[in-house]
Amino acid sequence: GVLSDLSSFPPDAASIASSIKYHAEFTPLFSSQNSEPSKAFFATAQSVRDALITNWNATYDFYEKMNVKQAYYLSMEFLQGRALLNAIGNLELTGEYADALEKLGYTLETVASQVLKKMNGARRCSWQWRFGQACFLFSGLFGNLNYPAWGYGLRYKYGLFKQHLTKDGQEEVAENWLEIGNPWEIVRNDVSYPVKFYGKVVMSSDGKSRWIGGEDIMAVAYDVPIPGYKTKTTINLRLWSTKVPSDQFDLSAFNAGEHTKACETQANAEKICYILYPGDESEEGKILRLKQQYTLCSASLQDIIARFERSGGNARWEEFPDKVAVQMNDTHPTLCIPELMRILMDLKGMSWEEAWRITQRTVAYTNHTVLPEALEKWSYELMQRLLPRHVEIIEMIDKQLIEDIISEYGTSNPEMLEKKLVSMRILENFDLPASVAGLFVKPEESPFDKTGEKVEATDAVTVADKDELEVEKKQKNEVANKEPVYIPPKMVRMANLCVVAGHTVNGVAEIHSEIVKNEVFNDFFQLWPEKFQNKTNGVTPRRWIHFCNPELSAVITKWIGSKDWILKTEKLAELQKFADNEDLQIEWRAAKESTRLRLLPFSKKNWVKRIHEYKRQLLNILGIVYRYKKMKEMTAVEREVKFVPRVCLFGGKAFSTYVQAKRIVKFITDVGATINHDPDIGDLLKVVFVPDYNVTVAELLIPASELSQHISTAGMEASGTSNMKFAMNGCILIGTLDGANVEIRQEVGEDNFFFFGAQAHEIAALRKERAAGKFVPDERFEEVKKFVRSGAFGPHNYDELMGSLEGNEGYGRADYFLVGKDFPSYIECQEKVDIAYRDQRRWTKMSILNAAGSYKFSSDRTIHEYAKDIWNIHPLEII
Ligand code: DL6
Repeated sequence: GVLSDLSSFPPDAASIASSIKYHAEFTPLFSSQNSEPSKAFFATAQSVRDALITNWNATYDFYEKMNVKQAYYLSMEFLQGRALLNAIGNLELTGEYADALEKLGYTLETVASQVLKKMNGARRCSWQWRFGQACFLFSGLFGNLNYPAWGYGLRYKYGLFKQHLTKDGQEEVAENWLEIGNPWEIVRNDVSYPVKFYGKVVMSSDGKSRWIGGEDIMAVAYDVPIPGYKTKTTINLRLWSTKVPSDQFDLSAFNAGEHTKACETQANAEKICYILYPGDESEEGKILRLKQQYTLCSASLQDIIARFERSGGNARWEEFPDKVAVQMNDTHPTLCIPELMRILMDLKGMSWEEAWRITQRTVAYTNHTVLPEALEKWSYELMQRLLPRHVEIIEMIDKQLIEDIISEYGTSNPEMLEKKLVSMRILENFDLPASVAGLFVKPEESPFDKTGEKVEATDAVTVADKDELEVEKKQKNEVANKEPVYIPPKMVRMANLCVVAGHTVNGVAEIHSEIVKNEVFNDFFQLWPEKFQNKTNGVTPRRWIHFCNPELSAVITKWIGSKDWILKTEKLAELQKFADNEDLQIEWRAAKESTRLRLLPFSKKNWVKRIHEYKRQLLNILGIVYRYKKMKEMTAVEREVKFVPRVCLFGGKAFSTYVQAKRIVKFITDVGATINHDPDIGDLLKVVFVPDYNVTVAELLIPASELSQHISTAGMEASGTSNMKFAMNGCILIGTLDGANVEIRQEVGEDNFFFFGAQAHEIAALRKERAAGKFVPDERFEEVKKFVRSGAFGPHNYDELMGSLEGNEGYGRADYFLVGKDFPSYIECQEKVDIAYRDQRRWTKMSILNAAGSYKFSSDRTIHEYAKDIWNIHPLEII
């Protein structure tokens, strides 16, 4: 008989084969008659899912029985990558699945690679990856270490976008990753919660606030089981989808023929989960983003609280933080704070003090960026309309904060006190409370003079600032005809709320955590130094060496003498002692070489990561342009002697409204089109833009790379995680001393990292110098810009792009990211790279020492640190 029974674990090849056949036979989408590998993929994935569900049920049954503290990781984005091979690998069933599929006439590789192939005509099956990087942390990592945890996010219908490259540059196309079904998700119609927007707050007879009226939607859970490696522990990623409550469908309108009207409420609810990061320039866009954030927070907290209550928790609320740790991944889940307060006070009857104590002991905040645009601020007025009760609570927290600041600093130095209040308050541009307002007698300063012109421009006009400026302008115009009084817009600063309410605030690399303490949140650090921690990011060596680079993994295992390094990553250090060994070097080079073969399907295409000015893809491409120009000035023989051949790959998406980033994409593709077809250059230099860069592409590209560029303006990249992935795969880094680069260089050794450029502590002075017109550019920088402008890459003169490096009129900030400053040291460093590469023994040694020194960047270390220092959770292996 054909049965899908994987209940005895681990299953053998025969029972796996019968399970795959079962799904091919009985899951309507697939039929055993249809032998396309894509169908086999789905049947195989369903079979793997059965095995995961068995372990997943066992995991949470056990946690419930043991009543242990669990960590809840809330994030707007999760990266999933190639789930099939990862799951089979984690279950240690790779051999069994390969045998089973062979019995059925397939190979595991063909079946697994189906997700890369085009399906449904021109579209690709792409639910398996989600854009975003902030959530490096989740993918099965807790499970690997047997930590009791949950992930919570949203189930987006569409991804950010699919990136097409046209002659005009990047084009965005909707990415429908659910179109062909997602075999990993399990809809849970039994797990759903109401989520409210708008309405009003009333006081009920018991003196409690009640939020009533407004618009209700339902959040329905979709569960994705995430297996750990070599353990039964399989944890849950719960993603919320939104719909209208069934009783709200307007049946009479529908029957009266007003179909569109009847469907409107439905569409309104569903659009919340349409896409990740919807454009938020418009008011509608802002409302949608806030609705997304609140849905995530409200549904997740209701779910967490229901679980706590099921375990008998409602009799002992004070124990809530001993059972629940909520991690806010960036500021997107900040609304957890007022939502938890609201539930505890308004629904569970707690006092403010009790609720605040519980909330503070429960939530913690990870900061992933120092870019001001990512430190979210929401319009107070808009938030008050959408979430009136939450705004009342935020006002109370702000009031309490003011009292704390006054009690800490006293009133003897009003100037200092005022500065503290202005920088730390959650509510921005609000009058000070009457109790202290009298202290500050000087008239309020406005950035506008009487004519309404801005007196002083900020040095970095960010997206958030731009938003604010728009609101400011509008308000300014509104009052212009009445009286010349400027009213700054009232905003809610989400990051400040996180820092005030969170028991812990962490950055994601040592240098970044220092910037968080000493610059971004310095006033808070002075008040509460004990809250601040560093948790350097990590990546999983299972996915990023073992699964995606089996060739190198085999060499490592052979030389270390066991597979232990896969779980005990510190063992990678044992490679250090063999770094000069010729046999290892030969095997190492052969393994690296073989990974390059996997890139062949991509190399025919014109093939850069998230495109952002601070990441300085522009510096990279200008370096290539300079190299090209020098090559052209030489004879063929001179060229061969001076330069080693290079294929330069770029990958990354420019956010659709980020004009400068899109210009950079276009420039890179234009440069590639010229260089790649220049017969003088041949194979000495190629420039390829990989469209639609994602985890799956990264898994192919990273193992095959020799040199990887992490060249952000120092102080601007919080950490980076791809730098870690590259180093683990024996790829050598060229980089600034920024984010995790600093620690990577320390670990792999200064000789094995190509460092260049200005350092973080120098940046502010350099920018000042630049703005004062005192910067004298290196002649090689002038030369390269002139070359670009001369039309060497087509009819364009790239005026906006080159102008941005010079501070042309119309572009405001003169080379804010200091490309010109770092250009000479960058190209000099690239010359050192060429010299090192020519000596293959030296290069291979550097490569081995990079892999050997990268063990610190295993996410196991990161998770252990979060578990111990922030969440206070403990590993628990299922028995
Ligand atoms: O912490 C993960 C990752 C860091 O490695 C990157 O350096 C940082 O840019 C990224 N930050 C974000 C911020 N998103 N928002 N908003 O993705 O986080």
